[in-house]
Amino acid sequence: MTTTTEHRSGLVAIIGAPNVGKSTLLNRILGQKVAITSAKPQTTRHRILGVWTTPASQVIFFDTPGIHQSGNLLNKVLLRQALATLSDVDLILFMVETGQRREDHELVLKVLKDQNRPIILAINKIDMIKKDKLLPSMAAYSRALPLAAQVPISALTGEGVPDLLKEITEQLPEGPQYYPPDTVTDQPERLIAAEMIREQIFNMARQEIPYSTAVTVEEFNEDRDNLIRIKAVIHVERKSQKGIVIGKKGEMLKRIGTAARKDIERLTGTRIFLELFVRIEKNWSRDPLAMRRFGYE
Ligand SMILES: Nc1nc2c(ncn2[C@@H]2O[C@H](COP(=O)(O)OP(=O)(O)OP(=O)(O)O)[C@@H](O)[C@H]2O)c(=O)[nH]1
Ligand SMILES: [Mg+2]
Repeated sequence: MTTTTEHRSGLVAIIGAPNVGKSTLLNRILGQKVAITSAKPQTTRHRILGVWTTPASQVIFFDTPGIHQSGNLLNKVLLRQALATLSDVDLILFMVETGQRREDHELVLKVLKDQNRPIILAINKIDMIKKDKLLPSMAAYSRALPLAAQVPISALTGEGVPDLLKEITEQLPEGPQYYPPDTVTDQPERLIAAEMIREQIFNMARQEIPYSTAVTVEEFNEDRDNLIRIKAVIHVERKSQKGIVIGKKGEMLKRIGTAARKDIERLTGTRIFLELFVRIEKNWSRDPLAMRRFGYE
């Protein structure tokens, strides 16, 4: 499979403002959840690799944290991560969502201006608007950036995604299959498990809680009887937040655990015994050392 001269492959960064649907798209392309998503901005905190293989091509995608300006240390680290990813790739997939104000993407546009690699624009969430509304913004983006292609898509329904994959493949150089064809991601299961717990906190907790939360998996052991025992810690920044995450009579923590357990069972195909603990790690999101411990480099 790796021998034909026609075989194309390369690295693609999915770049865009927060909440435009980057992680949803990656999951849609891969046909499984490797990146968590939520209705709240700044969900993704890691660069996440996803591998999409066909007989004629292999595309290695990097999902990145949404690009936006912020004084907050955690957000600065996330921005640095998104930008660092750019320097390694063959192609940039710039993602916007329909109806979003141009100013929301100004920072991304500025970053992409100096990139001398092909850029494909994916205009996401077309399930939310009438198609004829797209044309003016497509023209505006063409004026702002040299684009190899523009593809309207819905990461949610999958509409337009095959066209997008075709455009991406055509822009990639000839190259080998870098990963075995059944590879989907480089994320270890225990890390995805931690992310799935974090996703449920994004889904269930109010306003600032998700942003003050980090999750680590302390134990991940497969028993003989096809059961994985997971011990995970939810780190919060203040005592009041601990109370909220635990909830009345532990009810919130239980809901988070139940939902996350189901997701992790789907991921691993194994029964899961999940134990959750909540720990206070004072102001971790302002502490470079604590952040590193939680995997945010
Ligand atoms: N209607 C609609 N909603 C979408 C679509 N794609 C994503 N969403 C929703 O948009 C929200 C954000 O999606 P994410 O995939 O988490 O966005 P992201 O760009 O990865 O966000 P960050 O990681 O925070 O930068 C979620 O609620 C998704 O369900 C789409 O095509 N149509
Ligand atoms: Mg994301």
